[in-house]
Amino acid sequence: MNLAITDVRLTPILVADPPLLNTQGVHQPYTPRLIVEVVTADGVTGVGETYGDTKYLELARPFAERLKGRQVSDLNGLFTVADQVAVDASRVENAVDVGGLRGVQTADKLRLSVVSAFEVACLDALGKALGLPVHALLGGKVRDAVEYSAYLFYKWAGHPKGVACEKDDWGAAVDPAGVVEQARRFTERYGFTSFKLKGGVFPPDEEIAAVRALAEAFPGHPLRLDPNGAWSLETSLKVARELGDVLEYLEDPTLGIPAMAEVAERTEVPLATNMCVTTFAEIKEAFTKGAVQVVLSDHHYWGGLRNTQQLAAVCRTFGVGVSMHSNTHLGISLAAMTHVAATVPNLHHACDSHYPWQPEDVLTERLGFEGGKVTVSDAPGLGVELDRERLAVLHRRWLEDDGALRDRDDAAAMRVADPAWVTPSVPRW
Ligand code: GKR
Ligand code: MG
Repeated sequence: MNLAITDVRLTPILVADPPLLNTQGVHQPYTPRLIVEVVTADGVTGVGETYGDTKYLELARPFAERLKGRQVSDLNGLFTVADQVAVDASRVENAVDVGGLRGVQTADKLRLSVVSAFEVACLDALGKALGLPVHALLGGKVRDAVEYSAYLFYKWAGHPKGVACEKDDWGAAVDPAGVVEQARRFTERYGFTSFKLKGGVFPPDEEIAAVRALAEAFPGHPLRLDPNGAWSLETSLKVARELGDVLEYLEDPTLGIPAMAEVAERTEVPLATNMCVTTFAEIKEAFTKGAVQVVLSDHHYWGGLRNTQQLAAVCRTFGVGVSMHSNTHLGISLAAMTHVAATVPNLHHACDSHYPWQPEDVLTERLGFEGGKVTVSDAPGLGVELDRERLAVLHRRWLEDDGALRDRDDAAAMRVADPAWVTPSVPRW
């Protein structure tokens, strides 16, 4: 068996995305993703997926060049390779991450998001070569299916008039009744039993009313609200007080470890984050101060599946919960999330996934949710197959774009509907 990497293919694509609202603005009609393929000397191909914005592509290209000749089994070596790839200083100086969601961008954060796609692709290729599923390469699954929560968004019926986009059949959700209706559809279509609402869009009282409406419509079901740090300390405490009896956790009510720690100290509601703990370096302060009770990994920006397992081990050590959040992604990433989630013993909260919002994929067969769960594949590798025709179509869309959509910018997308829109300063309320 020859596990040497002989070729690496990078395919940037634009994927249809509905007009989902968040505190920064609205999702663009198409979102950039990067599909990575590594090919071994034996002709085995492994696939991975990550953010596709220019700053990631710029790193992925020299990274890919350096991989040729290395073994797909050399997963630790990927981090050595990453360190050799220079990051353009302009990409990290005062730069905020995709949607501004994980603080100031650093060279390491950028590199790790790139590494993650190569790690997943190498694991996929290695698994296929050995005839083993990715979860087996990660030590073996401890569950046969992984639970996901419905990821509810305030949403317009369509993108602004005149904007080229794909149609979706979800309708609008801009008030409590719309949110409950969206949740019903999620349960009917996918069987989800827990719900996360993306908040920070409307004044907090309206979002409190939406969560109350969900609690009434789905009594006893786990509920989360995530305003992406849009609230002040006082607002966060007020929301925690008013929704304390129905929330499984409150996700990133406010920004920064000190402020999160103060909220945590003054409420009984557990706090979760995918914003103030996004690197190993941030764990010590956050855990020492008791700022978060659940860390939500995003395997892309934590640097892959094995780093996610390490994060889970640290959380277990400190009695902090662990689960996963998501950003716009396709089936390769859902498969990767499912494999790693299957191996984490202390995963006690349903992960969230944007996947149901993506009408398009690059796989021959979409992954399905049954009873809100994704079955863990025992097929070799990730257990997914690339649809080259679809990949080519989505790549062509990227090639034909004039550059406007190649870097996700939710505030710019919002300005199409509201030219006066500026990224709200935080705290917004
Ligand atoms: O897609 O609008 C969005 C989300 O807000 C996403 O960008 C976040 O990364 O879902 C994420 C979160 O939990 O904060
Ligand atoms: Mg979040």
